[in-house]
Amino acid sequence: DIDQKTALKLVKPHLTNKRYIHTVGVMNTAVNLAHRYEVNTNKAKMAAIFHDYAKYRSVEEMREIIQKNGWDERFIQFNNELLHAPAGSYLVEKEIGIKDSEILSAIFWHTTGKANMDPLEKVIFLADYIEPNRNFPGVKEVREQAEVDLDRAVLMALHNTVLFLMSKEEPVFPETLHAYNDLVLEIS
Ligand code: DGI
Ligand code: FE
Ligand code: FE
Ligand code: FE
Repeated sequence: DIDQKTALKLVKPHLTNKRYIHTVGVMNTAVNLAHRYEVNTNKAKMAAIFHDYAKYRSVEEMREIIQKNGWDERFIQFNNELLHAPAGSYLVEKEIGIKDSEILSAIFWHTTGKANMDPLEKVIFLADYIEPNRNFPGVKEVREQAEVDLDRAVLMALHNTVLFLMSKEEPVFPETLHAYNDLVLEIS
């Protein structure tokens, strides 16, 4: 197992300074959420530290990774912003040696979300959205909800993201809509 200090040293050269600060914010937020919602804190920490590992890889490299793994080709069709999540899960396993399937899945789905997310996946998805350096409209309300109800907070983040994409007439990845529907049906 990798300790926090080693993990941060391993990820740092792959990120810009701003992205590294974001990553530390996601780490601290994910650990807090993990404590609150009874998720393995070490898994939350590792998934958070490496969640944006592939953020600065070339689109070409990330597309190839998705194709050679036989993953959903729609990741390639929708928005290049989506590629670093699945590509990151692959590269973190290959280059860092993390084998834990729950950590890798939390990285894989951290951008789009998906239906039936497990608690670790929800914690990473939400921590990425609410970490202290984020200033999206509405993030304060999501932060408040995150202190009391994990599912409702994830739903609010999905809701805001879908509205944001639609306001720019951008496509919404099907799994993002599935995640939204899944939580709406579960909560009501
Ligand atoms: O990598 P980060 O900037 O920390 O955050 P992220 O991995 O959550 O990427 C978020 C970006 O992805 C955000 O600007 C919205 C964009 N995006 C584009 N299409 C979709 C999408 N996000 C979701 N959830 N679903 C989409 O279809
Ligand atoms: Fe990301
Ligand atoms: Fe996100
Ligand atoms: Fe991120």
